[in-house]
Amino acid sequence: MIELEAVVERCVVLHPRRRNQNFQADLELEEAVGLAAALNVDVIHDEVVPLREVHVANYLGGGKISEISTIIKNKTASMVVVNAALSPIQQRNLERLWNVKVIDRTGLILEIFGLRAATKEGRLQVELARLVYERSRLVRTWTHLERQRGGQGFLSGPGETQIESDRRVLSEKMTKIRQQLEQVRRTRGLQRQKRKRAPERVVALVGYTNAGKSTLFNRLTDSGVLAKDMLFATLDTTHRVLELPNGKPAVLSDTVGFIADLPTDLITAFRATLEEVHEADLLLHVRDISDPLTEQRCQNVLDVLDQIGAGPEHGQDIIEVWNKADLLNDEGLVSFIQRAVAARDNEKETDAYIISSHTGDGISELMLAVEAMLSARDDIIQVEIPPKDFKVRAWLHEHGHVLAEDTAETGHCHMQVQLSDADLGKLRSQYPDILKAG
Ligand SMILES: Nc1nc2c(ncn2[C@@H]2O[C@H](COP(=O)(O)OP(=O)(O)OP(=O)(O)O)[C@@H](O)[C@H]2O)c(=O)[nH]1
Ligand SMILES: [Mg+2]
Repeated sequence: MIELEAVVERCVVLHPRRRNQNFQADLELEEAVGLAAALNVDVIHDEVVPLREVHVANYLGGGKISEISTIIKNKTASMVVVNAALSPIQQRNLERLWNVKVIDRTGLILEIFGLRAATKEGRLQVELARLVYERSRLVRTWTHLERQRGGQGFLSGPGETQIESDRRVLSEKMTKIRQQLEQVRRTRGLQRQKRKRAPERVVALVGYTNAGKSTLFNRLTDSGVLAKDMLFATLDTTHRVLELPNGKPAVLSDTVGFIADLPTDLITAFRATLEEVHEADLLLHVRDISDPLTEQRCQNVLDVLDQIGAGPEHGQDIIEVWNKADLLNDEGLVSFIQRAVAARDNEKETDAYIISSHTGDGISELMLAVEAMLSARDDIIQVEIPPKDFKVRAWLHEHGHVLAEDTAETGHCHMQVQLSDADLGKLRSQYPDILKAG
C-alpha cells in the first residue's frame, strides 16, 4: 500500500495595520499566527503590514505585493493568510498575483471550526456558515461582473448563468442542512428542557478563546475535556455536574470560545449552541489576565454576548473569573487584586474573582460566590392551585424547585416552591391569585 505523505502548507501570515489603528498590531499578528497554527500549517513568515489605504482591487499596494511575492518564492510558501476582511475580488486577485492560496480572517476561522467540529450539530453549523460565506462571495462577484459589463446589460453571458446556478445549488444545500439542523436541535431542545425541569441551576463558562475555560471546567468537575494551548480547542458544548460548597449540585457547561471579529455568519450558525449560554442561570466570564489584550478581549466577549441577547446587558447574572494569576508578577497581581476588590465593592461593576486554574488558587472563594449568586435571586413561595389551573403545577415543576406538595380533598393543590426572581415575576403576572401571602 502506498502511504501518502500529508502535505503541510507553508504559510505566510500578514496583519494589515490601518493608519488610525492601535499600537498593538504585533499582538494581533501573534493571534493571527496562532489561528493559522490551529490549522496545522507551518508559519514560515509573518509580518505587520502598515496600510495607508485599502487598494480596491488588490487590498495591498503594489510594492508590498511584489515584496511578498519574493518571500513566497524564496521560502516556497503555499498559502497566505491576510488577517482582515478581503472582498472576493481582492482575494482572487491576490491569489492570481502570488499564485498561492489566499484566505482572510473569516475564511481562517471557518477552516478551524470545520476541522474541530465533532458533533453532528457542530458539523452542520459549520457547513451552513461556510455555505452562507460562499454564497455571499458569489453574490458579490456577480455585482462585480455586472459593473464590469457596464452598459452592455443585454449580454447575458455564461458567467451570469453559472453564478445563478451556483447560487441555486448552494441555496438548495443550505435548505437541506437547515432541515437536518432542525432535527438535531429538536433533540437538543428536549435535552435542555429535561435539564431545565431538573432543579439544578445551570452555570455556563464563557470567554475569549484560550482563556482557560476548559482547564477550569476540568478542575471543577474532575473531567478530561480537551484543554490545550490552541485557539478554538473547544467547539462543542459539554455539561457536567458541579458540586457547590453546600453539597448541592449544579450543572456546569463549557462552551465555544469567542474571538474578535467573529464572523456574523458563524454567530448565527452557532446560535443553537449559544442558546445554552443564553439560558444559563449564571455566566462565568473566564478571562486571561496575563494577556496584554485582556481588556480589549473582555469587550469582544461582552459584545458577542450582547449580540446573542445574553449577558449583563440583558439582566443575566455574570461573574468575571480572572484566570492565569500564576503568570503575573507580584506587582501585576497586587494591582489586579485591588481592582477585583474594588469591583466587588461597587454595585455597578461585575464581581471579579482572581484564580489560577493551574494551581487551584482562588477557586474555593469563587465557588462560594457562585453558590451565593445562584441562590440570591431565589424566593421560597407558597401557592394554592385550584383544579382549573392545574397546568400551573406542571409549570412550577418545570421552572422551580418543588420543596413540598400536597393535594387537599377539595382538589386544591398546595405547594412550597423555590423559584427564581424572574420566574416569580412571570407567575405573578399570569396567575396573581394563586400566591399565598407569607
Ligand atoms: N499558566 C496558566 N495557564 C493556564 C491556566 N488556565 C489555563 N491555562 C492554559 O491555557 C491554555 C488554554 O486553556 P483552555 O482551557 O484550553 O482554554 P479555553 O478557554 O477552553 O480555550 P478554547 O476552548 O480554545 O476556547 C492551555 O494551555 C492551558 O493549560 C492558568 O490558570 N495558568
Ligand atoms: Mg475550551
